[in-house]
Amino acid sequence: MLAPALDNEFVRDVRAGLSGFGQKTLPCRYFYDAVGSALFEAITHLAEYGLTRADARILQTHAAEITRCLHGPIIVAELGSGSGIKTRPILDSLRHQPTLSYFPIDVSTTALAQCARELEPLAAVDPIESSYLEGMNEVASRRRPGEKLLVLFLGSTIGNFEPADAIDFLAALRTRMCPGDGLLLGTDLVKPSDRLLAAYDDAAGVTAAFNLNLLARINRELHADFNLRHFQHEARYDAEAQRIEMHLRSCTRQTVRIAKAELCADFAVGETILTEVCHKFRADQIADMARASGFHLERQWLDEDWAFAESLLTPTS
Ligand code: AVJ
Repeated sequence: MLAPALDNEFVRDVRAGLSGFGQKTLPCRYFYDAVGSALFEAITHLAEYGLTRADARILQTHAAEITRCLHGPIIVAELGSGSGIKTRPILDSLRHQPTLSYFPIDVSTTALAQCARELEPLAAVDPIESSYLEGMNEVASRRRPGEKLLVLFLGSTIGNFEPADAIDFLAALRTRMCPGDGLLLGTDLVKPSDRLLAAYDDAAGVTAAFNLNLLARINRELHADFNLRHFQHEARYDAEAQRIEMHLRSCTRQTVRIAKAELCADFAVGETILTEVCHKFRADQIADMARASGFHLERQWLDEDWAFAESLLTPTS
C-alpha cells in the first residue's frame, strides 16, 4: 500500500518523470500554479510571442460570423479558459440571446476566478475546475434540450498533445457533443524557426522564468531542494516533427531530493528535463485531424500577421 503522500497525482507524475532511464520529463499542466499563471499572462504580452494576439484578432474580427454558423440558442464551454479575455467577442456576439450560459473549464483556480470576473456581465458564468473531459461531462449533463453547444479550444493548447493523442482527445470530445454543435479550434501554424525560437525563449527571460517556476513549485509543494541556478531554460525546434520543445538543462552534476515523493533524482552535466512540447500545424493538416476524429472542417479563419488558424469543426453525424 503506497504511503499517503505518494498517492497524490502530482507526486506520482514527478516520480514517473524524474526516475528511470532516458529522457526525464515533467507534465506541462503543472506550469499553472498562481505564479505560473501570472507568468503565462505576461508571456502573452511579449513582442516575440504573437500567438495570443493573433488568436484574439481573429476572434475580434470574426466572432459574429463564427457564432452564426450554429443554429438555435447557443451555450458556450471553453477548455483551458485562462483569463477569458479572448472570449469576450464570442459572448458579445450572442448578447441577443435571452439567456447565455458560459462554462469555463480549467485546472487553475486563480485563472477561473479571473475569468468569472472578466466575463460575468456578459453571461451566466459557471466555472468548472477539472480536467477537460471531466468538465465536458459536467457541461453535457447541464445542457437543456434544443441548445447548441459551442466548445472553444483556443490558444493552440491542442499543440501540447502528441499528434496521435490529439486525435484521440478530439474523438473523446466528439463523444460529448451532438450534431449541430461546434468546436472552435485555435492552432498555431508552422513559421520560420527563428521566429518560433524567439517566442519560446524571449530576450527578457519571461519564458525562462515560467519554465523554471515548475522546479520552484516542486520545491514549494513537494519539499524538494532544486537549486534553480543550476538549471537553464532551453527552447528547441524540431522542424521534421513541427514542434517546439522546452527543456531545463542541468548545468552541473547534481542530485535533487524530493522529500514528498521519497525520491532522489540524479542529473548529469547537460542532462535535460523535457517540460513541454508545442506542436505547430499547417492549415491543411487541420482538415485531416478533424476527419480522423469524427468532425468536419466547416470554416477556417487565418491571421495575416502571425500564422495562426481558427477552425470551426462540426460533428459528422
Ligand atoms: C498555452 C500551451 C498554448 O504552447 O504556446 C507559452 C504555452 N509555453 N510559452 C504554447 C507556452 C511557453 C502555450 N500554450
